[in-house]
Amino acid sequence: MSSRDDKQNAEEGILTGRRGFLGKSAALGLAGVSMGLVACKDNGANAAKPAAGAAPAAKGGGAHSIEVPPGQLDEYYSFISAGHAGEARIIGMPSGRTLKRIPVFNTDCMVGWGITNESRAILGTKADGSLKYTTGDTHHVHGSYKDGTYDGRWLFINDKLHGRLARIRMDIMECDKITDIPNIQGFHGLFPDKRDPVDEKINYTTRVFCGAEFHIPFGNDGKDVNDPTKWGTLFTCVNAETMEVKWQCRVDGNMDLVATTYDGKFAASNQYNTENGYDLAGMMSAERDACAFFHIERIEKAVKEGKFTTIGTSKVPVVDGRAASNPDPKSALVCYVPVAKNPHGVNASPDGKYFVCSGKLSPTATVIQLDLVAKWFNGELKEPRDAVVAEPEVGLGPLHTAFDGRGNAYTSLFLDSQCVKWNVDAAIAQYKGDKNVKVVLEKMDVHYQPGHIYSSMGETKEADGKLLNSGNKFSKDRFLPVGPLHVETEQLIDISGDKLRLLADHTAYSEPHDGIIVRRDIVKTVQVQNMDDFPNAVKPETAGITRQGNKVHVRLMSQAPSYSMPEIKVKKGDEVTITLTNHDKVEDLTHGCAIPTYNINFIVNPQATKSVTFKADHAGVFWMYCTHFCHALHLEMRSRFIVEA
Ligand SMILES: [Cu+2]
Repeated sequence: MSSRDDKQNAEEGILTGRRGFLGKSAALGLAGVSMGLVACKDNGANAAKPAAGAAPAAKGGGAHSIEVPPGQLDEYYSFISAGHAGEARIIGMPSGRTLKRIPVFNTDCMVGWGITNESRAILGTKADGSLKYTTGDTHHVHGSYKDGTYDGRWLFINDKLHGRLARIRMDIMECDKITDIPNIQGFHGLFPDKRDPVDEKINYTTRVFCGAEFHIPFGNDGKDVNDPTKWGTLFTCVNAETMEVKWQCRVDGNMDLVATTYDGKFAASNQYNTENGYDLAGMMSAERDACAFFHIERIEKAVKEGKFTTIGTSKVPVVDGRAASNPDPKSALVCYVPVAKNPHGVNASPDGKYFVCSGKLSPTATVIQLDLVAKWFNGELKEPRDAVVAEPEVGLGPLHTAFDGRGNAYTSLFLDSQCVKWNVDAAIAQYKGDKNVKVVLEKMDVHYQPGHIYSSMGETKEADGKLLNSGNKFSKDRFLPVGPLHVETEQLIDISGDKLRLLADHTAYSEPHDGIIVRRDIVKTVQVQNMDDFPNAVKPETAGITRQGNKVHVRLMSQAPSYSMPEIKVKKGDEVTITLTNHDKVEDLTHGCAIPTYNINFIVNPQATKSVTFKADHAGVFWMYCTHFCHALHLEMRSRFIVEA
């Protein structure tokens, strides 16, 4: 096994002393987990040293640089989740520059997400008009596909907290739909399909698959709390176009991540707690858990034939995919391939042949060959476990795997705080008995405790093997301390050469999980929208104030540096709707609209329309002003909003 040693790391200016502290043989299981965490708190000699900069080019390392000179553009977009901040973010790669934060499940007073009527309709409101939720927990962002690669149309992102799937339009990088997934909790992994399971001609995303982690009583109405047989979790399919929930499939175990095949036949989710335990010991008792493969065509046929139930008030068809209910492979809806216990992560290789699941509590990655899974479903493979073609030892706490399109895999090692590069074909040869083959090619320290790892275009057939991002959960000494909460480290690694080369520590505000790195030519944005795409656009002929009883509609236009009305008069007690259309056509000429003491604050991009509705419940003169810098006379861009007593 050839791994990067301390000397090599030292030569490249990388702090490695922690390696000695952690040790290479940390015990597995809980002891290992806690040891990994203790290691993060190491305040020894290393903590006092300044963090290393970008490593100089190692012999055999790639030639990528994070330097994107002023005036030049990044090569890639990276779309990342933001954890319990509830949003999505866009980062330029390799520079690491933050380009945009996209509010999704959170509220955001910069753009007015959660304030405008349009965003509130997407977020959903309660009967009293307040937002249904103001919190969220995003983990995974994935793009829609066409011909096995990104088509630049949509991003999909999960809310683990409230069980919702959101869609982001990539032309304007704004969320346009949020769907509540019924009957589940802990919606974690998601993945769009890449081809239709039945009609091969449909070679683009039409469905999104969602795995749910937590077992809950079905119906979850306070009954059946003490009856474990009524508890379970569901795998969900959502229509990518309409965002309606198509069907759900009951499974054994807690679902974690999701992956889909390039031929569209299967979606898969790695599962821990196939024991259905309710405490930590119970969830770890079985020696193996599973990667569950869903036979999409069979599930949809079962739904069509009415072989489903529904739960509570939900009308979504639910099929039974549990192993005990599917004894015959030839009609089974789900195939459970045993993998090392408590796995985390399932990733598809860009050649379309393999899925890789990692052990988490085992130092191994499990390689599953997809055509063998298909054979099992055809009754031609004895045991699901026979679909496993390799199980290399890669290191401690393996989680997620990325690919370079050259046959190599890169797995994040949470406990070892490393990224390990290994060769898939070599691992398969070793599994077959070849004792001389070199499987693990290199290990690089990352700082510290990596979670997700993802490569440029690595989840498409166009994996280009250039950049790899290691999303690290602890940053400790890598940045200036800013109080008890550290920023996260996103370490960018050049994988284009024979040797791994650490390019940069990028900061990330808490707390990104997963992301994708997309070639910039794939993303085609709209810079100035079309006014006619907004049915409520205010034009000169419709501008002004109208009143119906106590409902007042203010139809307003903006053009730098003024609003179309210098004065807006309403009466105390009125329900006021302000619809604002930005008539400026100049790219980047966005206007804001804020009203003191009324909690109104939103922006309107060129040619776009946004509206707000609120009760004028207190009298006075309130200077409505433009918040988004627009003009030399930006400060003068304001109107008097007068509420008469
Ligand atoms: Cu303005």
